[in-house]
Amino acid sequence: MRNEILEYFRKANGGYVSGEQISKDLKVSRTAIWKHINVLKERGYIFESSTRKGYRLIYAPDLLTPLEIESVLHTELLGRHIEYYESTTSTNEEAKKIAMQGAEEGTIVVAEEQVTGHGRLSRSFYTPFAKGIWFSVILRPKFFPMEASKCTLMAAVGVCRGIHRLGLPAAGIKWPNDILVNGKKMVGMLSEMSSSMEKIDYIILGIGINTGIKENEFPEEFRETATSFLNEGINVSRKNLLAAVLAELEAEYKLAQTEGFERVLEDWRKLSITLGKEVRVIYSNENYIGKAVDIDKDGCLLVETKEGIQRVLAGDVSIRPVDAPIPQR
Ligand code: BT5
Repeated sequence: MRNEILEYFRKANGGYVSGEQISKDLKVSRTAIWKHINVLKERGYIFESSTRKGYRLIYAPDLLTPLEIESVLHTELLGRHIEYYESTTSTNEEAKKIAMQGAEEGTIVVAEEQVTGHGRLSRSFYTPFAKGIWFSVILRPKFFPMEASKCTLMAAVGVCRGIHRLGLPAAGIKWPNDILVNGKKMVGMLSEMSSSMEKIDYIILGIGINTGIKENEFPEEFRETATSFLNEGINVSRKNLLAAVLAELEAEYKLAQTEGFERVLEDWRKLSITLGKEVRVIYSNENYIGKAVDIDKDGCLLVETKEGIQRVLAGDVSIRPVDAPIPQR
């Protein structure tokens, strides 16, 4: 309902909109409209009101409503359908629900805040109101299911390039798909898939980009290791950032579909901050140090150790700098 109300103000382009007209069109009471406008004010919108003329929108905050996103979006596929929530459990969960009901490829689910945003292995992901871009993209690629893990690398390339465009050329990809700026995590991604043996039904690319979180607002457990645009000195426009990320992601996706993943992997290598570094690989009972030398055609990380080259699959593997503390399990 609030989106529909906002649409009136957008169309009026700074002019007055009569509350009575909105209430007639939307078939709700004027009190209900007034309450919605009050909530919008709490969310940072500024209105001027006149008893005779109605309301005039003077300032719209940087929210990710479909109208705000559409006003800056230049993609053909990604984001052409938008599901928007002020608050939800997790955009990945919402995306899965609508993907199962047949949502079109390219649909995105965006939330200002997630109550139970999550990462891999059910770890939680911190997603406070309007201080990041928390969204999920639904893809229905024609690739074989075994290719799906490379979509995660593709997403990392798109997001990293989008971040570069908005003024942070120092952003780089830590294998497989975290994005770090000056050694600290700014983006986390969680890909999920539903498929049969031979066909992908859908892939959900869940992406969380920190924009306006101040250093002291991050939970203590990862305050030292996380960052945001604001922390890096940039007051970024969230809708412009989302539009740039979707444009870059769409370009990589087209490339993957027309030419296969080779070029995407090449792009990933260029943006990687893992390759060439000493890393510690941790999974189940294994824990070893080696040098990350490359990724192979399947997107697996190749780590050179005394015993030879180890091929590391994404999943429940943790890659850290050798001097980082070893997590207790
Ligand atoms: C990830 O997991 O980094 C994937 C995060 C995906 C989040 C998006 S938001 C939209 C969509 N909806 C969802 O519910 N999820 C996706 P992982 O690699 O497991 O890292 C999780 C770890 O990152 C946590 O255990 C913390 O240490 C750290 N962390 C949590 N929140 C963070 C944040 N906002 N910024 C940086 N680090 C964070």
